[in-house]
Amino acid sequence: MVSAEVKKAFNDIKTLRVQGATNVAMAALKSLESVRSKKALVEAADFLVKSRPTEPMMRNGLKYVRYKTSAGLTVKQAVKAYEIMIDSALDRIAEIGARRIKEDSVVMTHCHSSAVMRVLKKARQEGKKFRVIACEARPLFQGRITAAELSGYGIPVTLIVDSAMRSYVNDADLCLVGADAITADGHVVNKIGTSMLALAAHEARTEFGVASELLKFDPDTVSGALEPIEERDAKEVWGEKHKNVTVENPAFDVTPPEYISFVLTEQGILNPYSVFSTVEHTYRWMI
Ligand code: RI2
Repeated sequence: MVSAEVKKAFNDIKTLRVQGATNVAMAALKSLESVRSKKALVEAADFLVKSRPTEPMMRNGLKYVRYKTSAGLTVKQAVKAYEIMIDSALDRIAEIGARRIKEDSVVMTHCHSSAVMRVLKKARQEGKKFRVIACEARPLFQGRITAAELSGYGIPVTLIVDSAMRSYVNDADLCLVGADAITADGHVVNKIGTSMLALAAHEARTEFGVASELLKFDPDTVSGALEPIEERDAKEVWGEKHKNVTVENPAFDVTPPEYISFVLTEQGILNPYSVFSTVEHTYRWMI
């Protein structure tokens, strides 16, 4: 029997009241502070993992808390340590990433990523002038969250429908997206439509970067596991049912490394193939 706090975090994550890989990981971990025994911790972790399948940052966080508590830390201390790790990674990503935003340039993004938001906010705070093209990210329109947040930072935004990606990618100097997972062979899993944007950027010779904490690396992919792709409720796409019509609604897609110009991480700008070895050096406990 898991605690009410753990159940609430599970539901908030499953229904996307909490969205974005980083927020999902932290909401799951925070709820662990309610557990009172080692057995309850294991049960809560096993339960939370099922809230969203494509979230290695949450899985890594749960593993980290279990590992640190066995080494003598309290759950609260271990959760705090993971939170600090994420926050300092995001600070570093923002600092490095802001240098890649050129004056008077156009940045294109897809969905809503806190890592991308931190980079763009930092560049704006440094006084750079640029504008953003944001894809709306059907079916749940997280692109609107991106547009509203950027407008609050004083950054002009053009919101477009996802199918206008190819028409607009030529106007962009840089595409910058977030990640939900990075695999051992350098593939990036992110919101459905990301790989289409990467393909369009490749054809248009537009630089395509991924802003991601290394904590999103999926260690299971080292031993051959394929990253699971979450299939969401068909009702998010179309509330009606029709004979002979099947609605499919995968939340994520996979972008191959050859379409990725760089991965912007807390350890600097990496090529996608070197993410695994950098994780091995940075977060030994993860592998
Ligand atoms: P941060 C989101 O997934 C998007 O795919 C976004 O790019 C990614 O998480 C990373 O977000 P969803 O929760 O961790 O909207 O950078 O399905 O915030």
